[in-house]
Amino acid sequence: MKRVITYGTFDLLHYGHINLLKRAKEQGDYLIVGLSTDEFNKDKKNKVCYFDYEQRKHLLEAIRYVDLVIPEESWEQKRSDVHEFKIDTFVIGNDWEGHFDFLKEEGCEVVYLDRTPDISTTKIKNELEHQ
Ligand code: C2G
Repeated sequence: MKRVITYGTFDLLHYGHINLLKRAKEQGDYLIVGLSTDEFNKDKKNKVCYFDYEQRKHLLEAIRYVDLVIPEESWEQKRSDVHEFKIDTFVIGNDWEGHFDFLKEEGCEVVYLDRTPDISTTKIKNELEHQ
């Protein structure tokens, strides 16, 4: 069984996220999502989410492509996650191109997928504010 992992905040879940998760699952048989915690978002990613961690986790767990959701609490956990969860492939959007190539040293394939154009959580927030 080929095991895949990806990470993200996934706030205000939208079709760009779904496109990513669908393609990530297509890389293997089992998809784990490292979901950024509220603390990690606030302290390290400078993001304030509309939905809190439990609400975002609930949404992700309802997606057919997602097999397991784990907390993402630090930038550094990826190396240990890859070993702990016996990951074959790491997947993320190409806005992160090159940032996680170090995972290849852990024997993990690294795949950057094209982002879905013209949709983002920030865009949704901005357009709602200016309605
Ligand atoms: N994404 C996408 N297309 C979009 C928007 C997002 O493919 N239009 C992808 C991103 O590239 C990412 C995933 O959906 O792979 C989740 O997006 P975010 O929640 O914005 O993820 P991010 O904040 O970049 O977190 O350690 C890695 C970070 O936690 C990634």
